[in-house]
This record gives sequence, C-alpha cells and structure tokens, in this order.
Amino acid sequence: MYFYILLNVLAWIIGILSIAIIFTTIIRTKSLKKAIRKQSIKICFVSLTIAFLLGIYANKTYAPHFAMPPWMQNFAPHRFGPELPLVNAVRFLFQSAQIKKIQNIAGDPNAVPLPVHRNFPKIQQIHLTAKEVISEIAPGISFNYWTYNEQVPGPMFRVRVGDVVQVSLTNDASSIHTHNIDLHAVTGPGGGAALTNVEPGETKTFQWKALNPGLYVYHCGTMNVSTHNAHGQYGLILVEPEEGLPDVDKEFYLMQGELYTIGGTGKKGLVPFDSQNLVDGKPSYVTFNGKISSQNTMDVKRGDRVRIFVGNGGVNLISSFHIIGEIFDTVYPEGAIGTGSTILKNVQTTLIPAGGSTIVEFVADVPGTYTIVDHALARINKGAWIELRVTGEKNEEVFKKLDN
Ligand SMILES: [Cu+2]
Repeated sequence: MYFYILLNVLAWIIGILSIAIIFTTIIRTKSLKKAIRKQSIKICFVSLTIAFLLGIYANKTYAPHFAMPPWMQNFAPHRFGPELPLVNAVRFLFQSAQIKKIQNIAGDPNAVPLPVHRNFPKIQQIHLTAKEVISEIAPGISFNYWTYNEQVPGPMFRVRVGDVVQVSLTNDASSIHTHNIDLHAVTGPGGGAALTNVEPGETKTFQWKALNPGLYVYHCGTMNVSTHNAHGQYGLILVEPEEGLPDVDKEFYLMQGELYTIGGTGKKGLVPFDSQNLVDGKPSYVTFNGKISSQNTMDVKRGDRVRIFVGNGGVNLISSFHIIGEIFDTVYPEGAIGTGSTILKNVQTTLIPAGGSTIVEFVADVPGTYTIVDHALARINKGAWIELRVTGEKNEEVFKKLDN
C-alpha cells in the first residue's frame, strides 16, 4: 500500500526536477529553439512523461475507495477494514452485466406476516437467500445492493416466544462475497453468524429457541459488518409474547437504512460504494425500505388502528421516527414487548437505535397524506421519507379549515 505513496512522491520529484531543468536551460540559452535542440532537454521531456505516467499508475492501480485509502486509520477487529477486497471489486466490474437487475428493491411495507394466534410453541422454519443485485436508489441512480431475498429490508418474520426456529441461509451462486446472518433474537454466540458463513452456492442451517419476546433486527454479520449492512442486508423478526399483541386493523413493516456512494447525493449512474464516507458516517442516502420514495404504498382507512414495526439497519445514524400530522398513542420503545416492558403513551417522535427497533400505534383519525420521516429533518433531503395515505370521509370535528 505504501508502495503507491512512494511512487507518487517519486513521480512528483522527477516531474518537478524535469520542469526546473527545462526552464533553467531555456533561460540560460535565451532561445527556445536552441534549448529544444539540447540533449539534456530531450531527456527532461522523457523524464516528465515518465513522471506523468508514474503519477497515473500510482493513483489508479487500485480502484479508489474500493481499496482502503492508505491514510485511513482502521481499528476493525481481525484487521478487516470497511473496504471491499480489490479482487472482488474487479470481479464486480467484469460480472456487472450478468448481475440481476431488480425493478424495485424496496421491501413492501404491507408485507407483514399474520399474527401468530397460537397458545403453544412449535418448530418454525425460516429460509433466506443472500443475493447481490443491482437496483435503483432513485430514478437514474443504481447501486449494487446486497440483499436477503432480493429486497431491502429482507422479509419480516414472526414467531412466538418458546418456538424453536430453524434458520437456513443460502448464498446465491452468483454472489461475489461471503454472507451470513446474525439475528438479535437469538441467544447464542454471534446470533448465528459463525454458524451460517456461506460461500457463494452454499447453504447452512442452525436452530435456536426464542427465549425473549421483542422486535429484533437481523443482519449480515460478515466482516466488515458495517459494509454488508450498508449494502442493504438487514431485516426484522418479531418474537411475539405468549399472549400476542393486541389486534389492530393494519400493520406495516419499515426499516431505515443508509447508503454510502461515491459522488454524493444525486450522482447519476451506477454509483460505487464509498468506504471512507461509511467510516465517517456521511451517508449519501437515508432511506425507508432501501430506496427513495418507495413505489409501494401504505394505505389505510379512516378509523383504522395502525401498527408500524420499524427497524433501523444503521449503520451510523439513530432514527428520530416521526409521522408529520400524527401522534403515536402507543409506543413500545426499542421494540420491547412482554411482561414488565414499558409502554409509552402519546409520543410525537421516538428514537430507534442503530441495530434496534420500535413499534408505534395510532388511529388514523383524519383522511389525507401523511409523511413518515426521520425528524433529523436534513435527512429528508437524502431520502428519509415515505408516505401513508388515509382514505375516508372528512373528520371535521378533529381537523378542518377555518376560512377568514
Ligand atoms: Cu453479507
């Protein structure tokens, strides 16, 4: 890595010396024509060309940001940095034409599994496929997402406390990278990550018992973890308490996430991952369900009691979850449910830690369009919003215009 810095320095020294000799020779001979005929000048021009080519070589022999910038300090465990291995970056460039293109990467917010409604534990099976795909963050802006089941977030799962859950993870044969799964609902080392390290084409399975109710994040735990999460590998699993959750009319599934891309917010084309901005915590995009303004809709009717399961895939930001024009009458902070958990009433904005979750509930009293945001509002400019539509008759007792 330092070899390239030395080459760069050498190129500068040769270049500056060559230019200095050329100028000195011209000044001494007082004639450009005579100076050009001198052997020393010819050598200097050759040296300058070599310095120029050396400079290009020193700067371009590794893809910037794919390899770790040599000046970037990294203290990740096992000496794994946030950079993508150069060989994988090269493989991506050669294989990008064959990588599957997904029309809409966003996981459907309506795709919530039905309540368990069961008073006994059983064996549950979960199967996921890690797959690397290309899809749009916004129109004209594509990214190499790493997914579970070709969507961001991965599918939501719903089990009951006491259930035995068998999780099998396949890494699609087309993948370039190794993947695994760490479920925060798991009691056991690594949440299952070490047991599910799958090379492309491999499948591994492990079993765990759901001891604690709660709404838990799952994510890829392959080194460098933040790099895998910042490509979209996260999702939620709900472990219902024995008594279940109160019935509601409509449930939704959202996950906030961050994307780090070279060229910054709005840069068009297939935008590469930016490891330096990942480490600095400067995402180009902050999204709900993987992309800006998901094509999926969130529709409810006036009077519906609504529950949203919300996760934060991170990896740097804490979400200040808020719906403009709505108040959460019930919040299960940090997704904590079950006997003894605190329930908050009448909340405007609730925090979701990176790698954490929340459950919010409210009644859709007034028809209209509501924007769901991270109330660190500058993030709206990076895409942190999605709309909820409430249809039905006006409710002027609660909300109406007063004309002057
Ligand atoms: Cu992964």
